[in-house]
Amino acid sequence: MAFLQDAPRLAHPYRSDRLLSGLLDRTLPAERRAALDADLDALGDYALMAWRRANDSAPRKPVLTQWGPWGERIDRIELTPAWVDGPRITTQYHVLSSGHADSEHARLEEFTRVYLYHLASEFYTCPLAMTDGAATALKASGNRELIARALPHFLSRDAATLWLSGQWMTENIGGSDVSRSETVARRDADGQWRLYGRKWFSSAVVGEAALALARPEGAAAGNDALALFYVETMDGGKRKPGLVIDRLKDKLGTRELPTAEIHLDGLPAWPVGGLAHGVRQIAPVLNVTRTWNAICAVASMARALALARDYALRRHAFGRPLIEQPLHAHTLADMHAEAAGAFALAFEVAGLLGRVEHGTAAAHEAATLRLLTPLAKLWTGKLAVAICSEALECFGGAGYIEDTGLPQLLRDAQVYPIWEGTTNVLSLDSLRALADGGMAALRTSVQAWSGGTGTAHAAIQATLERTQPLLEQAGGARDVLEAGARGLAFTLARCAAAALLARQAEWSDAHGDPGAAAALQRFMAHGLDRLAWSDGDNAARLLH
Ligand code: MFK
Repeated sequence: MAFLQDAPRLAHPYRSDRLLSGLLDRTLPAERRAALDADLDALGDYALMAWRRANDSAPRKPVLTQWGPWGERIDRIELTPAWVDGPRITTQYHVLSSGHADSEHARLEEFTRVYLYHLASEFYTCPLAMTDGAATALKASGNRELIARALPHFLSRDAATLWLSGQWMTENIGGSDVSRSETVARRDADGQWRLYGRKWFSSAVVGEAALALARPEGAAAGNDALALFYVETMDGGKRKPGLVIDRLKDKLGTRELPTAEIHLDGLPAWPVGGLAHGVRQIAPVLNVTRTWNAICAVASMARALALARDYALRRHAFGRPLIEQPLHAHTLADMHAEAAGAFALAFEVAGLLGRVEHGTAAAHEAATLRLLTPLAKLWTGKLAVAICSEALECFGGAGYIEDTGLPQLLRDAQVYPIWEGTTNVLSLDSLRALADGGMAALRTSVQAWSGGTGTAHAAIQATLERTQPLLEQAGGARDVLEAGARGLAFTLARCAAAALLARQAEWSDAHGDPGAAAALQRFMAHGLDRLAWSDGDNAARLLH
């Protein structure tokens, strides 16, 4: 009988996840923990079904049909099966609505659902993230009319009434620099605002609404003069003629997600707040979607690790299973320790968001949240790519073969560092937060998490001290500070993650799980300091 390699099997994503159960057991009151269980179990079942379905069928992409048979413009998009399931799964298991429940635990409970649903959803979580961000930004705006109109749909628990919202910011000219946006808002004869322009990346084009940045006609240049508008895209069952889908993007990954280039040709729009300071008003969207990005990145890491670990039990080489090969086991353990740190940081952001929104956070925690949001997003994004890449290598040649389903993990992970601001844009955003009391707040938080004693605590404190000389550049050499911002961001993210791992390790030890302490020990051994040498003259000599 010819040899046949056993394929990796996916364990139940909820019931087999020790990091997740450790977090929930530590943080949630018993009755909330119990109430959450059924939804998480069902989302884990759905994830298992989706994994099997994806492996049993050829990959599919959404298809855009722009013209009808008799020449009419229709812009119809045919979606993949997971996207067709999206509204039902989202509403049945309260994936989005739970985040807006009246509890300080709401965000944590929401993001555990997101974590389990994400890969099974085939990135339907992307428009969900933006819808969550839109709901949050509308609440912050205090615009009662729009809140009353849109929130019942955005947070619906009924698939028939759920609306998705896009976030239309990026343009060809500006990219990350949205201050250069060319979309114009013009008032028609009836006083109705209408938008005209071209948006270059629209990831929720199938949605029913969007928040869009546009420059009111005649307003000055720059980002202060941009305004934030709310739009609706559908007229009954038909897309409004003011929204034209130019094409779907052909992407490296997230291929099930219909990302489009669109034209706005007089689409009716309503200002969310005043007719300026749109970037400030859209910032709540950015911070919420960056949190989704971090949680989804750790979900990809968890999937890659679960498969790589299972395979290491099934695959024999050089006389024993891979898991018993010392170097392979060491490699897997290194990946696990890093992923545990990323998990701890991403979910701390989720928990903090809930507490800050419900007014139960301590004074320093709002500033900690503002800083940790870009740090978690940028660090988990990069780490997801590294871990998915390493995980593919754990399968040898099979990891490079499309119909194993493994390469998709890496292709999809590459989106995390890019979406919602690149690593460098997010590093610069963390400088905004540091300039606004972020460092003092982080120090207070880290002290509380690590318990203020022990070897981890001492190493974290020493590393934080080493960031001071760079931070003190803030008053003078801004270029030096910016050039070092990425190294600084990674260092602060690692310090925060180490302190959070220390907190979890103490709890887990007392509850009979030695895994968290092992993760802390290994994470610390990888070092915390990623401060980079930032000699601008050297860079100029190399690059010119
Ligand atoms: C499944 C995973 C889920 C994820 C789904 C994602 C879907 C993906 C689709 C996309 O990727 S959408 C596009 C992503 N694009 C970006 O994220 C934009 C990247 N660029 C930035 O983030 C820039 O930093 C930004 C445009 C926000 C600002 O650049 P500027 O022009 O230098 O702004 P400035 O003057 O520093 O800030 C303007 C105001 O906003 C300031 O407030 P004030 O007016 O009160 O002074 C800032 O403090 C405030 N601000 C900026 N970022 C903020 C913020 N406030 C709070 N939080 C922030 N993050």
